[in-house]
Amino acid sequence: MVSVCELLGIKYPIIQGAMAWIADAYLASAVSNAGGLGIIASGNADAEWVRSEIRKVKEMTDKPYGVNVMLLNPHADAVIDVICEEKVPVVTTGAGNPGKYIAKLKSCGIKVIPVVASVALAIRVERAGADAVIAEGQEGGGHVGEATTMALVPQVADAVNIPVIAAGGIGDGRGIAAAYMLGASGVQVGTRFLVAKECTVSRNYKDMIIKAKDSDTVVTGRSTGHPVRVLKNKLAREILALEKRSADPAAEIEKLGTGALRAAVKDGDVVNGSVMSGQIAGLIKKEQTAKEMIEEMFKEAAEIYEDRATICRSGCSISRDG
Ligand code: TUI
Repeated sequence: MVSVCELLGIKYPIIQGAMAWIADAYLASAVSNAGGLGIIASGNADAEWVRSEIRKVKEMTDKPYGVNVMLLNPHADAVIDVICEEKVPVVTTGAGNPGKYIAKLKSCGIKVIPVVASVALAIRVERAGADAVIAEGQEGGGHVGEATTMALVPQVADAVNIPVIAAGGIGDGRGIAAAYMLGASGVQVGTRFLVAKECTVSRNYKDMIIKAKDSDTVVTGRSTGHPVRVLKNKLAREILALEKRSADPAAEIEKLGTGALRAAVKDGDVVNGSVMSGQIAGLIKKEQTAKEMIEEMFKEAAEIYEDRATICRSGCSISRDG
């Protein structure tokens, strides 16, 4: 099977998570220049915003990059047209089944890597021509499925013959090493890149990630069919309370949620805004450049391989030092 680095023309098999309103040309080009695959998150944006970010990335890097299409975006059809016109090298998709777009993207020479949250969707997108899949567990931030990364990745790896990229809960070299052990051949990392020096998210958002503990995220919106992992704050508590007391909370949640991600990302309102984050936020303690993060993570992963291989070969009865 082709490696993720060969498939994408990158140095490290790491894809930057597509964080709506956050992952713009600045973050994407920083990750690509550092040897990973930077991603512009199109979220709910319109096609012309996406074109303008693509053109900025082209100015800021000569390395491969990608655009994520969030399939709930009402502008998704037009975004796909722009991606083809601009000859974007790689597309990732999220929050749905991208089946109807795969043939068109492939005909434009674009590599297609859908995010999947189930084995069934992984098989379907492989049949439709996907080049790889990102198997994302519910530890991730933003829109999530049900399965955990630990359970999902090996099952997807057994079910398909294309590379599997693990996502959800990965924030350091230990996570990368673990993903490899589960059958992945690359990783997607979102939450850690939120605090990259090149990430333009508000100061308050970054500080909330850096201060977060393991138990600080919660999933809101399960009752509406659009579950979203966020850091606990006033908005999250209001949505959870609403879901408990109302039989049909969807309309009210929609009202509360409108503009909430933008408010947290751009205006720094981390009280009434939506602070999407993965569970791994508790591990993230400092700002670094994207390059420092990537190099540190892969160095750690390589060291763990050496160390843990000895433990595995020796068996449980022999201690690590023995
Ligand atoms: O897409 C994401 N995460 C996102 S998108 C986003 S923007 C947004 N803003 C407000 C409300 C809702 C979204 C924020 N975070 N991650 C990729 C992902 N996709 N995770 C899980 C899935 C997924 C889930 C179910 C993919 C496919 C799926 O099944 C669809 C089907 O038809 O089988």
